[in-house]
Amino acid sequence: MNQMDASVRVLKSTCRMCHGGCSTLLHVNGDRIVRIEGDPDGPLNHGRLCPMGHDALELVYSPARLTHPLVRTGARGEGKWRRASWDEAYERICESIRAIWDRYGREGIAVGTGTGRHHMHWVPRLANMLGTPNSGNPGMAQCFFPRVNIMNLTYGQFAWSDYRGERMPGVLMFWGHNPLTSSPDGEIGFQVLDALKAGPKLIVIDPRKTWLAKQAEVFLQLRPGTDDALALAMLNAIIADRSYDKSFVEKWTYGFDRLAERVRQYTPEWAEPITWVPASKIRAAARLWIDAQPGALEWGCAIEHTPNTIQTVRAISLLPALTGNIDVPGGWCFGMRGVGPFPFLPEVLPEEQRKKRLGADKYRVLSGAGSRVPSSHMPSVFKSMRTGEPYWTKGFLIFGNNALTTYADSRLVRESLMKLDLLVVADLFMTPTCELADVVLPVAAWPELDQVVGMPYFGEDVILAQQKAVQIGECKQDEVVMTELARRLDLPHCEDDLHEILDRVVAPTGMSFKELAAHGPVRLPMKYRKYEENGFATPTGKIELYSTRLEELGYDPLPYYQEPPESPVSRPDLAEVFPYVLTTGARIPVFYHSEFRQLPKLRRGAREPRVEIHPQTAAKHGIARGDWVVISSPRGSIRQRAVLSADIHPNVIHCEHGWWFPEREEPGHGMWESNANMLTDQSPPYDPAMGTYQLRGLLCRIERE
Ligand SMILES: Nc1nc2c(c(=O)[nH]1)N[C@H]1C(S)=C(S)[C@@H](COP(=O)(O)OP(=O)(O)OC[C@H]3O[C@@H](n4cnc5c(=O)[nH]c(N)nc54)[C@H](O)[C@@H]3O)O[C@H]1N2
Ligand SMILES: Nc1nc2c(c(=O)[nH]1)N[C@H]1C(S)=C(S)[C@@H](COP(=O)(O)OP(=O)(O)OC[C@H]3O[C@@H](n4cnc5c(=O)[nH]c(N)nc54)[C@H](O)[C@@H]3O)O[C@H]1N2
Ligand code: SF4
Ligand SMILES: [Mo]
Repeated sequence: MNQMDASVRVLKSTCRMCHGGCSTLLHVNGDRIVRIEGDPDGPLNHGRLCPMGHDALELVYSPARLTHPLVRTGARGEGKWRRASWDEAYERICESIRAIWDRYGREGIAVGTGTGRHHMHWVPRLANMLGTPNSGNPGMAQCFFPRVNIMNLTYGQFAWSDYRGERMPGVLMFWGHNPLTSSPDGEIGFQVLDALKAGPKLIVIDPRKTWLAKQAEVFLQLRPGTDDALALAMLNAIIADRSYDKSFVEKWTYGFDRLAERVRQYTPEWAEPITWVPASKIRAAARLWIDAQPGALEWGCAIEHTPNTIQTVRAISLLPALTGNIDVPGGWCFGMRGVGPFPFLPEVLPEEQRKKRLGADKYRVLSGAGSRVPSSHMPSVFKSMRTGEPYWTKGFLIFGNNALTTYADSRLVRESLMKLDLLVVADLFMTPTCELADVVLPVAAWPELDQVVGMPYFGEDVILAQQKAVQIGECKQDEVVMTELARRLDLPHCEDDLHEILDRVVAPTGMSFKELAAHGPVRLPMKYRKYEENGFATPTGKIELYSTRLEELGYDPLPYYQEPPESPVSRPDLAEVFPYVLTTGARIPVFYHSEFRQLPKLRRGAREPRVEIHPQTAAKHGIARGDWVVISSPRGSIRQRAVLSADIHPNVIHCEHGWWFPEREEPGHGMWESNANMLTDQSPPYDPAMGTYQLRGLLCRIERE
């Protein structure tokens, strides 16, 4: 299609095939998008798109899209449906909700979603409006929010690496994070790529030798699940050789002496047998981190997939504080917070309901006073579906989560969902989770809806709009569905309109939503060293190396090491049968969790699920490249195809996550066959503050099929 064609309109929008942030141009001819391209004026991507962004048009026009509501006719999970009008679907849902309210109370309904998509904030808002304390997603305790909450407690705010360019980072430390592939939470992949051009030193901490690890000055190939030990040993090395910034530490941090006392025991030599990383390399990393400042810490969700999440995140978060390069060009910075507050409506949830939030009494950094966005403890929500303890959850409204593939222990998730009186799933496609629903609702994909996104999350330096370019079938954007349900149920604030809320959120830009959408992204000028005016937003006004807030919440104010509950060290008995350490879900460029396997171009990039094995390890089991391999854990077995790679530690096995086969006709679409969460576990022990379960660093064995 000719770009100059007069009948083609070009709308500015923002890609959200992932968490989002890449500016795009949508070329629209009549009622059809004919082309999607990166916007050269996009402040984060400068015209570039990743493979998923490039394939957005295939998503919009996929013949597999749900285009009208469906109501179940057969038994739950049988796959029998009939088409329904929106009116009938809404009425059916509202009737069931009212019946559950009458019998089980408002807490009988829970609301769920997945990772940070356009409607992320609207889910806890809807829960508050419904009078239920329970909402959450598979990432809340396992992804990003441990970092957000710990940063709030320790620094008073979330910090981001500064790539604006006044000065580029001298050292980049990638900790359990591979942003060139995953690009999460602030569209950082392209920015990292640009930062590399300035030639920073690199430190990479990963059990797999990624492309970044191959470029790194120091690569620490650790045992999955032992990041806490490694971070404590780096703190020990920095403090022991007195290489930290003494004047900054004295003026701007709280509790240094007690931290020094705590980490004295955690020497690099102590950490070596635990982490599998030589002490000399730990010291080299600590030395480089100090010497090559300003430093950018890029940390990912791998550090949040163990039951010692909070103390792991805490220990790592303290490394930048010791350098003094906080809120300086090329360092770890606080955002400019350019959007107005979102109306989560916690005030409409009665206090007696709030107290019933599942997990709030125990996991106070996830659900209670220590949390920026309080969430329920999802394993406890599933348990309440199965057992009625401490009360029944009978209705579950899911807006964008293929729960059967992304929560740990898929079998247990299915067992829980099968007990519900009402399961509603709003999605783009008929997923295995939709198949268990009573009502399935078709939703709009990102080029079909209006929204605002402030990037990076909780920093909001760049304010971007998405705007609706086309209508597909009868699809509606999630926020519109939620608003209509609220109106029919006569919930508080049900008259609030999507566009009024968007206008309020973007008000600090001086524009209305419509004006912002037409104008394109706004990037706020950066002000550095903001803390020099008002200190840090913590009780002591300083960076709390010793956390008074954690102490107040009843947790250890100083970081410590804890061996994962399932590991060769804590369970040598199990390790005799399951000798390898399993890690799951390192991101691949073509899929987003369980998404996009029905899109032909992306699927060509990964036709089948793959397990990564070191060649020596494979040889021991007679496994050759391309063989089907059975991977087993104490929970179950799955099959994936072998990729042999000398880049993975010989004692570590890596499985892709999110696998199902949309092309298969049978119910479940093969989701029991290769889905990594058949191997994981959502039973206790959990992180005492965050309720996190173990997704990485578990035990497994392999054999040729
Ligand atoms: N294409 C694509 N992009 C995505 C996603 C997707 O599904 N697909 N998902 C999005 C979401 S929700 C998230 S949270 C982010 C996650 O993205 P990242 O934070 O980058 O996390 P991962 O890619 O899961 O893992 C990063 C690295 O951690 C390593 N690793 C595995 N176990 C451990 C461990 O125990 N310790 C350490 N130190 N490293 C370990 C892996 O080998 C991998 O190289 O990606 C987002 N972006
Ligand atoms: N084993 C293992 N499990 C993991 C991880 C891992 O590394 N290993 N990573 C975990 C992490 S970090 C996260 S964040 C979670 C992510 O988990 P989720 O974000 O829940 O990902 P999915 O399960 O793929 O569910 C996404 C569903 O939402 C639908 N969808 C996409 N966009 C929209 C939309 O705008 N509206 C609606 N209503 N639906 C939409 C998709 O079609 C898809 O079916 O997974 C976690 N699970
Ligand atoms: S990185 Fe995310 S926002 Fe950017 S093009 Fe890829 S999917 Fe879209
Ligand atoms: Mo995530």
